[in-house]
Amino acid sequence: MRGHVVYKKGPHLGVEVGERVFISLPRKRLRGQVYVGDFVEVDVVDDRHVRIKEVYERKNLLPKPKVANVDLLVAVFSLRLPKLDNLHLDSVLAISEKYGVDSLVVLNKLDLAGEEEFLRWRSVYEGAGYSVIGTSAITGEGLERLKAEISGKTVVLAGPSGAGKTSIIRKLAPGVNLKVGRIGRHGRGRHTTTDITLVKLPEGGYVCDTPGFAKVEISFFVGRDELPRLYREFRRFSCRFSDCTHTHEPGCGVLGNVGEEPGKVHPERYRTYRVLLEKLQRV
Ligand SMILES: Nc1nc2c(ncn2[C@@H]2O[C@H](COP(=O)(O)OP(=O)(O)OP(=O)(O)O)[C@@H](O)[C@H]2O)c(=O)[nH]1
Ligand SMILES: [Mg+2]
Ligand SMILES: [Zn+2]
Repeated sequence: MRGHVVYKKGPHLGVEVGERVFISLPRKRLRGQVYVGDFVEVDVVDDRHVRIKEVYERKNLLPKPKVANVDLLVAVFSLRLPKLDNLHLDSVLAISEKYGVDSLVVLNKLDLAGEEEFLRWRSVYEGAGYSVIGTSAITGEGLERLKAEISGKTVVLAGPSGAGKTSIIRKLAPGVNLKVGRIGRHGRGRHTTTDITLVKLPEGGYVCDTPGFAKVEISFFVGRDELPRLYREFRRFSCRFSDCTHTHEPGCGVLGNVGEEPGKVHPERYRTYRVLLEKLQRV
């Protein structure tokens, strides 16, 4: 029978078969090779247990959280509290590009920010080729549009701690038991858990909450030579050299097109590119 891995809790995996979720321990031969999001072939052992026999080919595998077959990564960042850190956002988007996962930008806490602030960031990311949705988990603004974008898909929500990921999921899947955190907590030990759950959406599809981090260490996931092609909008331009780093090379189409006008590379995006490139240079 075909199943879908919908959670990982300690050494156990939860496999949805039809309408039911069974507990499974993967076969020795597959241990460590089955991830949440995987489609698997199983034998039903008893009332509560299945045995995974085989893992079907996956279309992608995000490294953190380790989730397979992701249709969409939703980068959830708040405009305020915490203030939007676009370097962090651009790291998340670049990692998503690298792993072949489409992504969408959610700017949350609209209720705390001015309209111009939202419109300014929206134009930066729409200009780069991303869909942008402004939301408020408090007033509910934008959540219908977000729902429409994610229904039927397997979606991972990622973004900094306190941005509102869990609050948004609670609104999208009411009745599901999730922990909403407090801003400003700290301590490295908090997020060491690797437990992962795909929450079923009422409209179909699954959403995965992840604990936020202050920043992602992009160097764990992306090599220096890869970064130039992970900025979507850079692909619109051509450069004289195929291995152009878009920093100093003659005939560089990116460098020649940095500007705030539509169709150009927004100066803020170019700035974060340089910061990330510099970071990757040092590793
Ligand atoms: N004003 C306002 N507050 C919000 C909004 N969304 C979430 N919050 C609050 O922000 C705080 C953090 O929300 P969470 O949903 O726990 O944030 P998170 O992204 O899940 O954070 P981590 O789990 O730490 O990664 C909570 O106090 C929420 O009530 C919003 O749209 N507007
Ligand atoms: Mg949370
Ligand atoms: Zn170039």
